[in-house]
Amino acid sequence: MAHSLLADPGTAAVLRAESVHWPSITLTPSEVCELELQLTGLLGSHDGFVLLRTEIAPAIGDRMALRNAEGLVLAILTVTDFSVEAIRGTLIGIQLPVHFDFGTLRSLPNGLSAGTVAVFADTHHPAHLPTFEALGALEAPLLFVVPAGSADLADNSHFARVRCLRATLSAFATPPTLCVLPLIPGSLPEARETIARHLGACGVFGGPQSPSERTISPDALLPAAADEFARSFPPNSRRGFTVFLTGFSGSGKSTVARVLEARLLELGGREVTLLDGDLVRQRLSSELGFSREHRNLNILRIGYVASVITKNGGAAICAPIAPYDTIRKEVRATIEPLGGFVLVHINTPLEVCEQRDVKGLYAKARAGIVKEFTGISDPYDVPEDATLRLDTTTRTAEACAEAIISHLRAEGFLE
Ligand code: ADX
Repeated sequence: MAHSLLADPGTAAVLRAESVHWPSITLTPSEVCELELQLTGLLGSHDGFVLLRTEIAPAIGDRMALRNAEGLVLAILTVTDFSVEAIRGTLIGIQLPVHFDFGTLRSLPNGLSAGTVAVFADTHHPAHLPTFEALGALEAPLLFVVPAGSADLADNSHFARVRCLRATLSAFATPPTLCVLPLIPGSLPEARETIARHLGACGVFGGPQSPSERTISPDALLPAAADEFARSFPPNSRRGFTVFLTGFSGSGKSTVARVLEARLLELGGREVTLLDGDLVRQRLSSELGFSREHRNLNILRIGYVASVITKNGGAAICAPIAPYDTIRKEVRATIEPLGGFVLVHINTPLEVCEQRDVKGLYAKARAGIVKEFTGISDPYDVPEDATLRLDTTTRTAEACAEAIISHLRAEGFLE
């Protein structure tokens, strides 16, 4: 059985008080997961905890407080070894991370039957028929281990998997035991035999993996899981999306965005939020200027709001200049797992935008009165990854919005 590295409550209180004088390290979400596995003894005997850190130069014997993102001291690390990129040390556990989800499933299983096989339900569904059949053929008691390591409780991947698994338990001749572990899905493959043994199982199921949840066909699932699966992984028509328009000032982004907003509202079925560049600069980013750093912060804020809207099934229309590729990609990476993301380059030529000069800002930029002006004295990275490129000199704003609607329809986001 697992052997815990947690200090007794008295020692933990003393160490926690002393640790205010020692350096602190804030652990990443995946480090917190690994720490919890070590503290509960599930990784077995090990040669210390390793932190990949370059910013600290410790001495052997130094003690450090390992904290989670909220600042709670989870463990004390005593340095035994270090190099330029890593620190290794021994652990004393102060407290385990607190989990609010699936309380009963978070306790380690007690008294598993002899011969139990552990099934790590991370990328695959034991409810997927080929997996289900292979599991039945084992004729062994089963322990479903659901990896639930995530930075964000709102990430529903393990919630959905636990619900689907719960729905299937009675389909097995002997209902499997279920437990939730602090593991990032797919992580620590080499440690899984050890984890399984410390949980009391005799081995790990290595049978067929199902496709990812988004590509699985409900027909390939046990009927008992199909309803729950459909509820957890709705079709695109019931998921949110973000339309992200990027382009020069005066390119027509705002007009296209407003026509698109009206068209989506006419169609109905989704809440629509317009995050126009100028509006955002008044409401969300009024203190920001136009340096690279400030523009990036502005785009990250817009991306965050759009990600929340998308996650909750709404439609977000963003229309900032967003001149930098790296930050646009970062926004895409945040939103894509939550719903649709359509990057639209409003590629009206700069000369046309300058000619229009509705706000007189191009004239001021040419005169050097307005500095760092996109296209004149500040760069614009043309998006190679745009799904649509629309030029408002050759199409009306209505036609541009219609092209976006057609794309959303083709992707199944609109019925
Ligand atoms: S972004 O670069 O951070 O995406 P954003 O879309 O919010 O820019 O704001 C652009 C709007 O701010 C422009 O339409 C223009 O009206 C105004 N603006 C003022 N100064 C600048 C500048 N130096 N560069 C670009 N736009 C500017």
